[in-house]
Amino acid sequence: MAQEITFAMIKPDAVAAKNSGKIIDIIEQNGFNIVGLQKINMSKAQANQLYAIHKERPFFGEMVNFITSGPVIIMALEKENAIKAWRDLMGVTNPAQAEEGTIRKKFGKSIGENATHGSDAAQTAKEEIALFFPQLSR
Ligand code: 3AN
Repeated sequence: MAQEITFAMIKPDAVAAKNSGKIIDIIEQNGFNIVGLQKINMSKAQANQLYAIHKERPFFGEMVNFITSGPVIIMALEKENAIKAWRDLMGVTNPAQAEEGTIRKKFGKSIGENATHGSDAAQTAKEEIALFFPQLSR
């Protein structure tokens, strides 16, 4: 199985709660290679692009406001089957429904403030890496 790269982010809620180090430790303990990492304040333009597919959803404005409300840690994670592996490690969107041992179960507060983000498919991973880590995109 080929190595794959996915886009991951520690969202403002988890950064503010000082959970970044714990989350990064879990990522490394689960065999991901962190090939890119940066702490940034996401611009509204970047947030609009990242969440473009959710534009029609009623909570779109709320999402953009939240993700730009404080610093985030963006990462490019490499592993075999990285996209699925990272989504499995995060758990489902709603922390209340996430399985024991997942990051969202441990650190998520609500469906919107759910600690982390991860690309959901090969095409989105490609686009999100191109948006935030252009030097890694091919
Ligand atoms: P995932 O992040 O697990 O791929 P999606 O694609 O359903 O989940 O949701 C995309 C984004 O929308 C996530 N960042 C999530 O926090 C946010 N979101 C989903 N549902 C709601 C909601 N009802 N209210 C606020 N934000 C939401």
